[in-house]
Amino acid sequence: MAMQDDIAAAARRLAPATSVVVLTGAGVSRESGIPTFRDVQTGLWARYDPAQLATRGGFLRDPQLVWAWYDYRRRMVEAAEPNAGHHAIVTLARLLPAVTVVTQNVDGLHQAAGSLRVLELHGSLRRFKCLGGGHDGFTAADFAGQAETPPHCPACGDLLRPDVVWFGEMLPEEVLAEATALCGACDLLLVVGTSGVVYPAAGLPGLARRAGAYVIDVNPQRDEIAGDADLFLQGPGGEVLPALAEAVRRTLG
Ligand code: BV8
Repeated sequence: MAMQDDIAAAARRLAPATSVVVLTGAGVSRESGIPTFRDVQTGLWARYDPAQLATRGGFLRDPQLVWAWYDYRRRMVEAAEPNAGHHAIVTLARLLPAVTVVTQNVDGLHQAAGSLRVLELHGSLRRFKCLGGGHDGFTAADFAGQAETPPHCPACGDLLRPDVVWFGEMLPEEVLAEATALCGACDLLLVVGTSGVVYPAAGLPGLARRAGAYVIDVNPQRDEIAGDADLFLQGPGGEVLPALAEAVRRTLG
């Protein structure tokens, strides 16, 4: 099937959907200039393995290095703009009765684009908590006056860390429970830009499909998710999603 036929088929599925979940990974932010974990780390960070840096052990071994990596990424995402794919997801939420974004991303670009219902499975680069976990909800403004890195918790003096889920850490319980319930009850799951290798997020498409959802996968490459998808739309999110939103708008008349 040519891509436009696939887009039309996807739109015919989306238009009547009463509960849609959009599950996104780093690929949806690629066209905003944010490298995915899969991309070779560029420049300064080329010699480091993200899977080693994105761990509690990595932070404890070298707090300054891991803090610098997250600070570099936070500044990158704060300077980035949502792309046409993020905006198309907002359009779908305006066209359809219930659309929830469940994202693995920590860049805050869905919220920046205007998505109102966003579940962040892996936390956010823009939020901080203390190492002991007793105090959270901090932003960079809360430690702007501190020269030392990593800065210290304004409430207890413990080291601050990014409020992201590191490898080996549990996902936020309520967020995962809500995302799991939504995927188990939705009639359509739209998966965009994830390699589907990081669990438990990677288990959501299979769970949705077994519960009866129609699963659409958007990715330039055929990935692990494609095997769990009813329809695979091959291409970058920044091109496929706007075409899909337009096709849904036309289908709804
Ligand atoms: C957990 C936040 C319970 C941090 C992230 C051994 C010990 C401990 C745990 C494990 C273990 N073995 C396995 C595990 C489980 C582990 C896991 O799944 N590991 C994998 C590597 C096998 N999971 C965990 O540890 C999770 N916690 O299980 O706790 C537990 C506890 C103790 C012991 C056991 C179990 C926590 C996982 C969360 C980790 N944190 N992010 C940070 O960002 O620094 S994950 C991070 O990597 C991202 O959030 C993302 O989810 C993931 C993958 O990143 P990428 O590959 O870059 O992105 P993505 O997968 O989305 O792929 C990019 C895709 O985009 C590609 O398909 C590409 O084709 C596509 N693309 C490219 N361009 C475009 C595009 N698509 C669309 N448009 C384009 N233009």
